[in-house]
Parts: sequence; structure tokens; C-alpha cells
Amino acid sequence: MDMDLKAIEQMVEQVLREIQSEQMINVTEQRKEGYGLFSTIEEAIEASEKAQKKLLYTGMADRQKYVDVIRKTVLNKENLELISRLAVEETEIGCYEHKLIKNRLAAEKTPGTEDLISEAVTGDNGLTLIEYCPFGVIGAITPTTNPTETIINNSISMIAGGNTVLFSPHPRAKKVSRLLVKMLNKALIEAGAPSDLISMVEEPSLENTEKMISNPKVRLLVATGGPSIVKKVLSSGKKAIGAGAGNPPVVVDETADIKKAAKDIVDGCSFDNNVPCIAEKEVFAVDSICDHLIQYMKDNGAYLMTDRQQIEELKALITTEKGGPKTSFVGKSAVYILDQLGVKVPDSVRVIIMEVPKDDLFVQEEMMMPILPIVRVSDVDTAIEYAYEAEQGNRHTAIMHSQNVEKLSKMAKILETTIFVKNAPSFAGIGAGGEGHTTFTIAGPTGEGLTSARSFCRKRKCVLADAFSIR
Ligand code: 1VU
Repeated sequence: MDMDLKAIEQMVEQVLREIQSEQMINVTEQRKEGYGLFSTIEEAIEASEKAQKKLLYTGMADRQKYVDVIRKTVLNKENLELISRLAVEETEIGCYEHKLIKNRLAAEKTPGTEDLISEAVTGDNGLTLIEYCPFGVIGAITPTTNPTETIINNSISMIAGGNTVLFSPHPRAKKVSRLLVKMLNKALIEAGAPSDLISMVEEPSLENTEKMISNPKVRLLVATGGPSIVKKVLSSGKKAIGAGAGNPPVVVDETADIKKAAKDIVDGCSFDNNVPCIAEKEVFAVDSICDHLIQYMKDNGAYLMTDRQQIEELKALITTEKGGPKTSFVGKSAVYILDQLGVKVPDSVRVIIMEVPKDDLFVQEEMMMPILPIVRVSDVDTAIEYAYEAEQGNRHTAIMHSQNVEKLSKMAKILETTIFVKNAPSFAGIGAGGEGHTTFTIAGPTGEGLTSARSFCRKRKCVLADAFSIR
């Protein structure tokens, strides 16, 4: 009887959730044109340009107000749960509980207008100001892996910088992106902001993205996503910011707190089923501590695969002929992947681990799923050398567990990654349990690093000759 009541309760909850999603879509459908959605890319660009002109003549306090409206809208419990749930349902990537964390993080820890610090130079020849000024309309391409997080993060940064943003979401995340763009526009308009500060074309496609890339009214391009789309914007001939792939290695040496390292690695690797580009993707562990590390990882939800045949079967299951990950397995849970292999494990299993040689495909290719190869090495210097190779020159993210300051510095110097996390899970690098702000657009290739409002601005100089030096 108890079971029946529980099942009925769950069914009612599900129906209520579906009605809520429908209502959200219906309410916003009624004033489609006012909520940032357009049937053609040309209309969207036109509207975005108009909105940016209006934004340019509002004050900094207004911009900050719009940033706060975005934060508040996303942090509203119902909205947060809705976008997190729909992102997982539509893309079939990642896990709901972690999407909640990531969306909350983007809303709370993306800097606003305070990021735009002006410089002043004064002297006998007067006063010169150097300020962060908007580009205008920004074309921002967003991925399937972090669809809502990237929209929230980019919207806050770009609007704080005085720009408007035209999103080109990945087509496999179009529904949740539409919903979020509408939701944010509605809240902004209600707060008195110009309409269409954030916009998108209703049917995102590669064709529409290409039109956006080539339109001269779109002054800056920002691509967060797979290698192909990042390459496309970087070869557009326009100013572009590219945030692409990583393959973050972890090094664990004999001086590390092994128990903590094991937990941190499993936590980081399993976060949103390993899709963040900062997540732990392969481990290099010094032989003297490797067995302990593996044991503690097992204690923290790792499933150790030892049968070589089974490891090869896993590889055949989740990789394409070219050796990359099969899209249908990207962001799936360890339990799901093992189930597809015919292995039943409890829900507490978060990561699949195995020992492999350093040239193994799992080590050298970014899989974006909770499969974590471990390479046993003789010493920390070899671990750093192998980590450098596995990172593939992406210079994205690396993690090290060690108390040896000299070796920590060595790894940071050699790998030259945008993010280097020491003695913590990788997500500390984007502000979850680590100091510093959050971003979901980590621009390694183009050098902006962890982007924020100032990354999406032009530096301009304003000179007042022979006056206003009051020293
Ligand atoms: O092959 P083509 O070039 O003709 O087309 C590609 C690609 O260019 C295009 N595409 C898009 N089109 C329109 N709008 C977009 N927003 C867009 N993004 C990509 O679609 C074609 C297929 O590309 P794909 O990348 O979707 O390819 P797959 O379906 O094979 O791959 C799926 C994955 C998930 C593997 C792929 O998208 C990927 O590698 N993503 C990289 C992971 C990522 O999102 N990195 C940034 C993370 S930032 C972060 O985590 C911060 C913490």
C-alpha cells in the first residue's frame, strides 16, 4: 500500500512538472517577438543591434541592475530546477543534481560590472582614461554539454560589458536554450530593460550560425564547444574568442594525502558525468602510492575494471572508428555505461577506473564520460612528462595532488594550462570550493583565460589635455 501511494505521489509530481514546463512555454509564446526569439537570424541581429544602442545610453547602475535580474531569475527555485531538468532531458547529457550546482554557480559567481576597472593616467599633460567599452552585438555559440550554464554566464558577462548577446545554441539543446532566453528576457523587460538584450533564432542550425558569423553587424564572436565550431570562429577573419577542448591530466605523487586525493579525483571526474572541459580525464600515479590510491578510489565509488578483454569491449562500445567518443555516450553515468556492457553495479558507482599504458586511447583522447584511466609511473618527473603529452597542447586544465612545492611549480610551468588545481577537485578551478570567479567559457586558445565582463570589451582611451591632474 505504501509503495502504491509513493508511486502515485511520483506520478502526480511528474504531471505537475510537465504542466509547469508547458505553462512556462505558453506564457512566453504569447509575446514571442518581445522575448528575444526570432524566426530569422537577420531579424535577431537587427533587434540585438537596436537593443545595444539603447543599452549604451543607460548608466552603469542600470547594467548592474540587469545583471542582478539575471541572477535572481536563475536562482528562483522553480526556474533553476526547470532549466536543470530540461537540460538533462533534452540533451541526455549530465546529471540533474550537478546541473543545479552548475547553473547556481554561473548565476552567483559570474562577475558583473565591478569587473570593469578603469585606469587613469595623470601628469603635466592632463588626464587620460582607459576604459572597458562594449563591442556591440556579440555572437555567442553555446555547447550541448553546458547549455544553460553558458547562456547564464555569457549573458551576465556580456551585458555587464555593455554588449547585447545573440546566442547560437547547439541544435541539440535548442528547447532549453529557447526557454531560458525567453525567461531571462521576460524578467529583464519587467525590470525596465530594453527588450532583446539576449536573443536567439528559434531554430538554431549550422546554417544560421554561419550567417551569424559572417554578418558584419556581429562585432565579436565567442565559441564555447567542440573543436570544429571553435575552429570555425577562429578562422572567420573577425575578432573571436575560442573556448574549446581540454584533456585534463591528474598527477598524484608520493607526498600527497592519498585518501583525500582519491576522493577529490572521483568527485571531480564524476561531476556532471565528466562533461566539464576542466574535469579529470586521466591519472598518472607514482607506483609507491598507486595501489592505495586505487583502493581509496574504490571506497569512494570507483568501479575497477581489471579484465583486459572487458576494457577492450568498453572501448569498442563507447568510441567511434576514428577513436573519438560516441556522442550517444558523452555525459552518460558510469552505471549506464556499465549496464550497456552487461555489468550491473549499484547506483553508488560514479566512475569506471582501469590501469592502462600511457599511450592508451583512453589516456590520449578526451572522452567526456566518467571513465578514468590510471597510468602507473616510477616517479613524479615521469608523471609530469606523461601528463604534458596527454594534455595534447590544449593548455586547458591540469590537476596535481602533492605537498612538494618544487614539483607543483614544475608541473604548472611545463603544462602552461589556463587552470592548474592543486590538492582539490578540478571544479575548484571554476570557483566551486576554490577562490576566484566562475566561467563556463575558458578561453585558452585566444588567451582571455577565465572570461568575465572585461574579456568581452574593447579598451578605449579618452584624453583630456592639460587639465585635471590635481596633484
Ligand atoms: O562538422 P561540422 O563542422 O559541419 O558541424 C559540427 C559543429 O560545427 C556544429 N555545431 C554547431 N552548430 C550550430 N550551433 C552550435 N552551437 C554548434 N556547435 C557545434 O555541429 C556539428 C557537430 O558538432 P558537434 O561538436 O556537436 O559534434 P558531435 O555531435 O560529434 O559531438 C558532440 C560533443 C559533445 C562530443 C561535442 O559537442 C564536443 O566535443 N563538445 C566539446 C565539449 C565542450 O562543450 N567544450 C566546452 C566546455 S566549456 C566547460 O566545460 C567549462 C567548464
